[in-house]
Amino acid sequence: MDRKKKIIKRCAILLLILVFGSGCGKQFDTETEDDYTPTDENLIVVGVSQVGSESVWRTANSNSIQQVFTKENGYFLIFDNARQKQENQIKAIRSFISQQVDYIVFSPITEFGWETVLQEAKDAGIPVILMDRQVKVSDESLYTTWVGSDFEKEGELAAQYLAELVEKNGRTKEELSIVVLRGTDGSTSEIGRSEGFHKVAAEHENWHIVEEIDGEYTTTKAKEIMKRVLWQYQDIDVLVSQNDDMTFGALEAMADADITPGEEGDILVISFDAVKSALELVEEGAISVDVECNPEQGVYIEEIIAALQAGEKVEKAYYVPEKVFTKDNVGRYLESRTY
Ligand code: GYE
Repeated sequence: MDRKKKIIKRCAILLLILVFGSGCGKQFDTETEDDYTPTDENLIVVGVSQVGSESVWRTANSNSIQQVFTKENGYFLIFDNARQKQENQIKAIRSFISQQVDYIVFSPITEFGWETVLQEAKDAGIPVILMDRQVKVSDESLYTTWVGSDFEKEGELAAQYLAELVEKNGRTKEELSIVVLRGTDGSTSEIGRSEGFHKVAAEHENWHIVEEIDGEYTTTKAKEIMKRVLWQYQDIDVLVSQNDDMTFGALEAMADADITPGEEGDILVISFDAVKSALELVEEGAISVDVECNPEQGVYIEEIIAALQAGEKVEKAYYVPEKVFTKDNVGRYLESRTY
């Protein structure tokens, strides 16, 4: 970009920050205009539209972005929290486009409905990097790349570990009633985890999924659902909860109903994410399996941007590394968990 264009762009950013950042309307969560001086002219401007702050995982994901896109590293970050609304994400992306940011990073709440706004970004020549979740678009050139987890594999792993647990407890001949608390309906993580789990569950004739309900990835919603489910069914054997926050809510509902979790208890609990407070429950035996979902994606996204800046070609998808935690291995990782 030539110098004149850069200066115009910086002025536009300043103006927008002054307008949006001053009381009414949308607020940017990080930098202010005071941080933005003409000497920052060479900073790479990255607009990030985050889904929300619905879970511990999400907060860790946002932190990983904020830790890496710093001025010291040569970036100016504009971070927007969409508070779980697609319309807010579309608004944020449009404001990034009008500010002529250098890159747009965003975690789409669900997979559909992005075609128009992504076309606008493409027309403006701004590369889009998808973080965590994906989009369904007919033209894949509408985004540059995606960084996230293999959600289908996570779902399969949850089911495979459940099968091992059932075997270990000598329950392979038993009819098992399973309740699945699903994450936000239509989000990539929900779709993948559900598909992966179903695939393996179909191989077990004695596994019966009695209900699958959208718990929106939140503790409050999951607690409310679990309370009703426990009242409705007296014989639940397994709870599969697609994130730790929902697991916390479900465990609260179980405690209120005097129902105990774990191999020694009434209901086996399988969870996803593996945040520190959930790993503590794995150690205690309340959660039997926690399939890790790695939120620390900022560093990978930064590497991609550095590569793009250097004119290098990047892959269309990058998978972050992940593990599965059970009582057998959790002790080794608990101490060093930062989120
Ligand atoms: O598991 C959940 C979060 O899409 C992987 O979203 C993400 C999920 C994560 O709110 O805790």
